[in-house]
Amino acid sequence: MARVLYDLCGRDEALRFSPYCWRVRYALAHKGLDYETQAWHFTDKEALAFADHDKVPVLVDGDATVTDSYEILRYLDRTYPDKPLLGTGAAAARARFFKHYAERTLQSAMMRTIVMDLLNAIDPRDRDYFRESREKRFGRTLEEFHSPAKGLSQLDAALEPLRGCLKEADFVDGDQPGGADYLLFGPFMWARVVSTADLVSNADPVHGWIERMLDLHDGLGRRAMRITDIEGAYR
Ligand SMILES: N[C@@H](CCC(=O)N[C@@H](CS)C(=O)NCC(=O)O)C(=O)O
Repeated sequence: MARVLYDLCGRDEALRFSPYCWRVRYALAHKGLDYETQAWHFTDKEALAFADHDKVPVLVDGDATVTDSYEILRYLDRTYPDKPLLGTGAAAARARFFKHYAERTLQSAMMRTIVMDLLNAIDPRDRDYFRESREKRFGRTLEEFHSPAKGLSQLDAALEPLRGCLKEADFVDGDQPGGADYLLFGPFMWARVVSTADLVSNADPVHGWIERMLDLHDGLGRRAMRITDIEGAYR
């Protein structure tokens, strides 16, 4: 049976921006595993009922159905041990730090900057749901939450540990990219696909890392459709 990744899509089916799904796409490419994607919309909860889950990514691999991006990376390491992503034991436990750093620090800083671009990139059928659920989460309207200046300075401070790592090696995982790089790069793909905001200056060591990440796996990230590729979609 083919391997299938349920992947969030936007106003065009080919516009794929979920930071969690991007982690998994890089992880699958790292392992050299083929897969198809199944485009999914925020409001299409029924399509995930088989997995007893309401979010993507969901990976169906033969008889196995795996939910949650971090659990999918762990599953891939258990099932396909060549080219480890997270490692085992203490290494896998430490890698969890990168998951939380990506989600709680990098992603939330970026969200302040790109939230209105994100709304624009989302399929019109999902926009009311996105607005309602996120306004509830943020405790304010999207317009009130949107604050690029605040988001960019928050992100600049949050990138310090990443800059430190990149002084030592080309990738967070060393000379070659690994699970930590993919966990951290998901949010950068998210922002790149929906927005043209310059999150990082060219002089920043993080910029060089982003460029290397975009080139990996035959330009997986660089080839991805962006909102600017859709005629008339970007203000
Ligand atoms: N912890 C989950 C989070 C996944 C997640 O939040 N995915 C978003 C797409 S970026 C989603 O499906 N959201 C559905 C919703 O908001 O209802 C993971 O790592 O996979």
